[in-house]
Amino acid sequence: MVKIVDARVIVTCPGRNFVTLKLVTDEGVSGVGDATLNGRELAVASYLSDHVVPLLIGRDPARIEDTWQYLYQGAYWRRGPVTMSAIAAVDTALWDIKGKVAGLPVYQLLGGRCRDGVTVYGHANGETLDETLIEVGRFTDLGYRAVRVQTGVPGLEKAYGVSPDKLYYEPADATLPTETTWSTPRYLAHVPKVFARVREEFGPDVRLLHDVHHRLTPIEAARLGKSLEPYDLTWLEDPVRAELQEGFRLIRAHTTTPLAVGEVFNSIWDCADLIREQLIDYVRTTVVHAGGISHLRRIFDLAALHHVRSGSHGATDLSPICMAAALHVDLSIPNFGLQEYMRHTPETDEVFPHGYRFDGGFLHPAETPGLGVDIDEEAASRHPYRPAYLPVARLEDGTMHAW
Ligand code: EZ4
Ligand code: CO
Repeated sequence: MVKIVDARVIVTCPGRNFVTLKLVTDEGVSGVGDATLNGRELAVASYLSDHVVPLLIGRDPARIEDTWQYLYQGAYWRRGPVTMSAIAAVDTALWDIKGKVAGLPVYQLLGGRCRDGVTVYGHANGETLDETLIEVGRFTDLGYRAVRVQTGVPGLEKAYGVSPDKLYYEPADATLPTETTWSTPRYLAHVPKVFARVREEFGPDVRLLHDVHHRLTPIEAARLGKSLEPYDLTWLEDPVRAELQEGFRLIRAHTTTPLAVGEVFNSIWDCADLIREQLIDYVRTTVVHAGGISHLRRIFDLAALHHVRSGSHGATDLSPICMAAALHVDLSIPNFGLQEYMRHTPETDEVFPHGYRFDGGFLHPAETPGLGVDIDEEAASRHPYRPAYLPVARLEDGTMHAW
């Protein structure tokens, strides 16, 4: 029997923090998995080094599902972002190894291609309306067919999703959380005007998306969805916090703007009701935060039965390993919707050499065996961990609010 003989947890900060698991077999085959949980990275690194690595040494790398069940059921303490990101890293690395052993790209092991390429969307953002329009144009010029539009709100100093680093937007920007201010009335009054102008300038073909980042109540979200209907959004993302999911019934009753949810979900149980009741249109769970390729497939298969498509999160805090893994899943499922794609910096790309490529609005995974991505451990060691937090938000009177 082939055995796992080495399991390394690599923490590196080529501009932002990433946690990576690398597994090596006694035949010298290696596999990689992303375990990055933005702002809480070291908790997952410890979960892996202290509690998972000792269980992996000596195991058969071919038993992907059995290892998943061993770690999930064996922990007794189920679910949660830390546990599920750790399990995801193991699962992803084992799929990488299986692909390399089989001599096939992972999407072939998942059933083969369902499409020619993976349609991706980029993030356009601007402080002002004029700057936002320029940024949308930058993405359409690069060939993107879908663009997420975030914009500054008059009267608020820092809006979610607006940053001076246009192509490489990075929210975890400080060693202590940056304080930002939020006003729902100012936001609701402004956003429809922005989308009116974007549609006017760019016409009906480009797909437009917008991320509310969990900031509204259901009735406020319903109003926003209604006011955006004329501008034909592909989706309105995270309109409300998704802990209390009954709220989606109220939103649904009022608007035909499609809804996308799930970047903070970590298991099928977080989205099963939303999917079965057809309360959402896109589920945004990812390889890294939702238990790896194996569990993500399970979520997307359930979604396929209920007219829900995939829309995996793909921000810069998900490493190129996660992106590569996502592309293999995206290519092989019948109900793919759209894949988020924020570009990584050249420093990050150097640490994670990869074969996926962007072409005319599509991403294509590498055709090499496995995931087609690796970690350059020497390059990684040149970028030590740096504490970094996501921002927080308060209302204008100082009350804490969802960031
Ligand atoms: O704020 O990934 O849709 N994308 C997002 C992201 C999240 C970050 C948090 O780590 O909402 O930009
Ligand atoms: Co989001």
